[in-house]
Amino acid sequence: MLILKQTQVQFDGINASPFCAKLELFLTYFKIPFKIEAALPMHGPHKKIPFVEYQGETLGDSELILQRLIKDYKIEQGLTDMQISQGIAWQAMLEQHLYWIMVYNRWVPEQSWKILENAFFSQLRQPLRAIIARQSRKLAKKNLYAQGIGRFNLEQLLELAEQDLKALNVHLADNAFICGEVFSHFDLFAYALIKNINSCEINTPLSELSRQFKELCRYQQRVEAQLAPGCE
Ligand SMILES: N[C@@H](CCC(=O)N[C@@H](CS)C(=O)NCC(=O)O)C(=O)O
Repeated sequence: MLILKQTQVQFDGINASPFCAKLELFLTYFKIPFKIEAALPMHGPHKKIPFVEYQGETLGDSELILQRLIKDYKIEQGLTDMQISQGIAWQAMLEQHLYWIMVYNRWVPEQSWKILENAFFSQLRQPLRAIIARQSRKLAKKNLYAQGIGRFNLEQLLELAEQDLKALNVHLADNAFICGEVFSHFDLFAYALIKNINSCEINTPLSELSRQFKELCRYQQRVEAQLAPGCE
């Protein structure tokens, strides 16, 4: 059986990592048997979570894993080549841009950091908790700087995030899902990201902005209806 290695921290009932949530939702939706084990990024082949133990191999990267499973399980989603290209473009924006703005909003502003620190490190005892939390925050800021997003201030980032959110909001006003009227695996990261950003359990400046986009809230509900057992 496939073993999904990921964080067990959740916000509003969804994995706090949208990449972990995407894979978990995929496995559940396509009824691929799996079990979850807690893991840290440093244990994964790319030093990131999620990763999986599958057919005697350790595989990293949610997208590579998902594509392997689509092939192995011969999953057909009825997408045209055009829909697939649109899905890939949206995915790049969400996974490589908006996701990082969310990461910044969680790890950098003091108020959100306090909530995140408590969610991720409260099971550790002091003084270990303070040391690990400080090191992890330092690493997150370093990664944000290397990625590029960490070079902006919060005000500039919210301006950039607004463009992404507006674009997605416009798209979803006319399309039920990322690839038009067909619900597909491309919706899983989009949904997991929006739900994480909008979470009431970790309110960030980005959450306040995102909640103003009403089509995104409606989209969240549409995806939840698809994911409800018996709806696939
Ligand atoms: N491209 C990877 C991205 C995974 C990723 O960024 N995971 C984050 C958690 S949401 C992580 O492990 N971060 C730890 C780090 O970068 O040190 C995927 O699709 O799996």
